[in-house]
Amino acid sequence: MEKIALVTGATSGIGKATAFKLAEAGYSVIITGRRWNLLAQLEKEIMKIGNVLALSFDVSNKEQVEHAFSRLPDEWKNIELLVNNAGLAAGLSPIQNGDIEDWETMIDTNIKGLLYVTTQVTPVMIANNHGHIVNLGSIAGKEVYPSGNVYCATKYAVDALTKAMRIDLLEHNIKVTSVCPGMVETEFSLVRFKGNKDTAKKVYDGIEPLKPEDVADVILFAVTRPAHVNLNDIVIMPTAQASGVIMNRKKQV
Ligand code: NDP
Ligand code: 8X3
Repeated sequence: MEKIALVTGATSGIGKATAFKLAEAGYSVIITGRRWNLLAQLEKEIMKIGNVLALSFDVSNKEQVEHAFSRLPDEWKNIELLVNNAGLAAGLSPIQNGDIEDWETMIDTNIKGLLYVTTQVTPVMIANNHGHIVNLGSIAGKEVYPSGNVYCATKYAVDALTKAMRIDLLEHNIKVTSVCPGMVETEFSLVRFKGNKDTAKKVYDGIEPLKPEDVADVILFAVTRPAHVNLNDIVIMPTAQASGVIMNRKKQV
């Protein structure tokens, strides 16, 4: 039987790598994101491997999310796997200097966006008495680090929502997993530092961060366990990172 997965934030980083891995594993994949040009390009690439459908919407915009799902073709409605990956950090400042717009962007995307999308997908999973939701948490949702404040809070919220979903959806046989990475080299830092390439690059100075594919491998592993097995919570770190802020940085020579 055809397995349909929906990956939010598939235009870059972890979401893009996950979409490829799922397609390679035989899933029909719905890829989403705001940047239509990147989605269209990705759609062409994944088409060489399997079935793919691109849907462009902003997860933080409830009307856009509802509209996108309302025009999902019938043959794509039976979503079995949702990967709630779209998310971002905006800024890195002590709370007393924080930018309220940045806070709202993170809360609207990482918490409200995840809820808007999940609400669209759970009815079909409940009707099928079957499904799996994977939420992208973070090491930032396990320990707060200096100036991480609101970003960390959004990922703590993802942790709470993951646990809450697991309880509430239990009677409907829906698995819920959180995957919580440490540093992964993606567009994440470029977005956090508003396009400042030098500052973004410094985040990874002297350490080998995770690659998006490392995280995608773990997601694929989690979603391919037998029906009676669920992985609740997975923390995946670069070997050179012991906690949110403790790194083994090699001196540059
Ligand atoms: P990227 O910036 O590379 O990718 C983020 C993706 O999210 C993009 O595809 C982007 O698409 C999408 N996105 C962001 N905002 C929105 C929005 N409002 N509506 C729809 N899509 C949106 O970052 P990562 O791959 O690193 O991040 C993926 C997830 O992993 C995030 O939830 C992040 O918090 C989490 N994470 C990342 C870590 C890291 O170190 N990189 C570590 C731990 C967790 P588009 O711009 O096209 O809309
Ligand atoms: C992203 C990881 O440590 O940069 O969630 O906040 S971190």
